[in-house]
Amino acid sequence: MSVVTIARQGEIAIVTVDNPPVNALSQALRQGLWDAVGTLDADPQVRAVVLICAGRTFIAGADVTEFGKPPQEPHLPDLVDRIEGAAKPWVAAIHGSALGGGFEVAMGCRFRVGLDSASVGLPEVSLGIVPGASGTVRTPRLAGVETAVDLVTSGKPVKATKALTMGLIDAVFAGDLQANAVAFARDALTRDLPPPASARPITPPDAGFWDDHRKAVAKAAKGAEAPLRALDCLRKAAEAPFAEAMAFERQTFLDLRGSDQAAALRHVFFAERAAPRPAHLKDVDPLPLRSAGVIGGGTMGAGIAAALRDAGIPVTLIERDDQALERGISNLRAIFDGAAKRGKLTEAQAADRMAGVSATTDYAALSDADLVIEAVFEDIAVKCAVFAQLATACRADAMLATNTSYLNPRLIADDLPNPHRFIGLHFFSPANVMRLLEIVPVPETSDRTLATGFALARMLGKIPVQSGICEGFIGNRILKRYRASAEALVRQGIAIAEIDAAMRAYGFAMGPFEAQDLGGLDIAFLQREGARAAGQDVPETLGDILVRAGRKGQKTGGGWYDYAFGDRRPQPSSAVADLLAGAITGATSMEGDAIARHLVGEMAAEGQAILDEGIAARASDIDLVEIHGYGFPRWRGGPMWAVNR
Ligand code: 3H9
Repeated sequence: MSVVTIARQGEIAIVTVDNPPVNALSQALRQGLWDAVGTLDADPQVRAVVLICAGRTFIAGADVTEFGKPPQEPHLPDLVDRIEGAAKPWVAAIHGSALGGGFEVAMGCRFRVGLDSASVGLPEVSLGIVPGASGTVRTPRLAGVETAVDLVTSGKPVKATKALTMGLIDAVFAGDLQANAVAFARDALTRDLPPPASARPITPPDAGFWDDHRKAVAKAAKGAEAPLRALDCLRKAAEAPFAEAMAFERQTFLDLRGSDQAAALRHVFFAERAAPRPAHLKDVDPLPLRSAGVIGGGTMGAGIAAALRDAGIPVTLIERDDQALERGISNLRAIFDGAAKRGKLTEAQAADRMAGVSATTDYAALSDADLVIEAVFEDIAVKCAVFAQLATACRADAMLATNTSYLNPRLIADDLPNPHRFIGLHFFSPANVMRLLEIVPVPETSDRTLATGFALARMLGKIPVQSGICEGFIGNRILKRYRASAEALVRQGIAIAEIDAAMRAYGFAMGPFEAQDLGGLDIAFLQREGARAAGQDVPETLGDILVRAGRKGQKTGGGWYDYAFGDRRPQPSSAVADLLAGAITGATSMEGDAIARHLVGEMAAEGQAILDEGIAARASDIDLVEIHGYGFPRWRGGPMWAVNR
């Protein structure tokens, strides 16, 4: 069946695109639209054209799977020009998302209308490229330079209702898109047509605009190249004639399309779509999740409860006594109040989030919960006691999950009746913000429970990665190797600050030592001490030396660095140099780039061991864990991608 079909309603033609799953602009679709312009231009009965899409969305952009291959005609910029130059006005009727090339096609149309639920945007920079079919040239002509800069350099889509106020869309409807778009087209024919986007003037911004935005974009990009190149294109669009700006954009697009960053970002794009859908669960229906319980209202428990509330799921919060319950409620309230202060939630939404939380010390309140997530202290006896209570308080089919980050979930579930409904769900702090969710089935976990874990991730907007059972699962196991390898460099004589600087230059927000100072050195120390007490042979780390000297990180005024009171900037510490002097045996020097390559290589080596042991299913899953849980720069593709290229 053709991906483009034409129907007629009197003088209005309806061009329908049907190219599942997301109507991406494959060569066949570009050709189909190209031919449709010719057919309709030649049809004397037709006076206007409505372009609409079948399926879940309007055209979601260029076909990313074609990016590794030579471009094929008709090229998208030519198609957009052809639609704009058509003898009859085209009206793009948008539902779902009009993204990238999809929105560029819409901007070639004389009008854009959409459902109020739709969104539009130019996400190309998130794929390491710039819009390549006039996004940087037509957008500022429709919405002004400043709006175009925000839209293109952030890559973030906007809702149709907002796009209307920006001048990107001409009308927004609540119901029947096709009928409304046809009525809009008929009405438009009774009036003078507005000029096409390419013919609209651009008002150049004030002096200083480009320098200011360059600084801001560079800061937000954290090493990614595309946002800055997109800014160059927008500047060209504001300062040069249309055709010259188009040629500049096209050349920039083609340069970046073959870049390492674009290849890495495409890898992440497809990894993010593969991880949530394990093939063997394709036909397994998840359990319904209408209500949830969270045990423990500390930082982690409150974050998990907030994530559940953000997804609209009512939550019962359980704590061991009234005092702990009070603390849990105030932790949760602080999350929503903070979101309201930052403008992420309205006051009413924040109040609604809290209204959906009931808090109690009585496990009987969980008698009808579909899901309960335990987030109490990392102590096997405490956790087992919680599950013993859950076993009697909850429905026999309720899904029960532990948020342990280090303990073996199998030991926690040991005495649980119906262990097929038990699973590990490892959230990352802050749990309502961080996108990673490690899903850890025990051997008894049923496929239905596992499928429900993945469905929960989808509901919470998280990236799920399945992990087998090992100490630290995927993420914390690699973290341990990373930290140990960084300590080994310090022992060889490389300065702590040089290692942190090298990892920042690589693209991390923080180096391994600064990050430990922020989070606190004592948690990992206590784990090592626990293992030592249990008779395991855990060698003394440099971190242990610091914690024993009272240096637990920023909270104690010092860890790997010193901190002046009220100042979070790390200062190299002579006290640390003295404490570690006996452990530093070498005087090695290493370039920053070599330090980063070495440490990323260590992460990837641990990742390879994790793969070989079957703990992770795919190398790309490991990359997602590092990117979404540990701040690995997205544009580097993750450690497995970076090392194996
Ligand atoms: C661009 O347009 C460049 C132009 O400026 C210039 C050109 C000259 N191509 O996300 P989902 C697949 S750059 C190919 O789970 P949802 C995806 O892999 C592009 N395939 O759906 C998955 O396949 P599978 C700018 C694509 O409903 C399936 O579709 N556009 C593409 O949750 C479902 O995907 C973007 O960056 C694609 N462009 O979300 C938009 N997009 O089922 C990227 C998706 O085999 N797409 N697939 O695993 C999205 O943001 C989301 O897909 C969307 C729907 C919001 C549209």
